[in-house]
Amino acid sequence: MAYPFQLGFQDATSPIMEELLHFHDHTLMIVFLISSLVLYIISLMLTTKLTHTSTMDAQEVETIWTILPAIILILIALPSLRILYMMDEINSPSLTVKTMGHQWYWSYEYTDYEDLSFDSYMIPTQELKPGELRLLEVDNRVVLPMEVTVRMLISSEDVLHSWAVPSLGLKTDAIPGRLNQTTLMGTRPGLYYGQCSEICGSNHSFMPIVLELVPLPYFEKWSVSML
Ligand SMILES: [Cu+2]
Repeated sequence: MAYPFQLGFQDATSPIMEELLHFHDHTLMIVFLISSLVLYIISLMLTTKLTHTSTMDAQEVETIWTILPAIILILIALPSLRILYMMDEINSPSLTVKTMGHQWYWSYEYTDYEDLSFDSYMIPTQELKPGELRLLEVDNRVVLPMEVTVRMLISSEDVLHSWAVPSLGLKTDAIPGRLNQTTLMGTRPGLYYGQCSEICGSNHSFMPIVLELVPLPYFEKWSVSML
């Protein structure tokens, strides 16, 4: 999860989020280079006496400063498209979990099991135990196996919600009457926090998401205990 006054992203927990972080750094580097060049040129223009005030055209330099930005745009667009298609890919998932947004809680259904479903409500501040996180803890966590491809199906019972977990690079709208699909693959065990990311009503801030990624044998034990 994020720590107080954090700048930048949370650590990646899935290969996709790692790709996204690399892409962010790559794009930011280009932005820094352009900004430094522009600042340098501005400072030159302010401090030096301009010459060549009668120049009417300069074909060579105009060709360069048209083609160069085009190349830079391609250098941003191609890796961006690559990740976009990777995020869209469904790599034969081993488990499917359906989540429904409600005003104002999430419910989860493990559709590979006969009867494994539960609601996930936020724990109110006055009921928190020491060390628990305000507005982020839930009564029933989503337990998922790590290093297993999981398909998440996301929809809503009432209004628009959005199921988001930043460290997995996930944010999928929960739309009534429509079933959205996304895949996730956790690379390390732990607790991963997210929040509803669509203004959905008065208790929008109070429907967090908690994923508990565990090794596969632990997940199997948990799923048996839930049946
Ligand atoms: Cu919501």
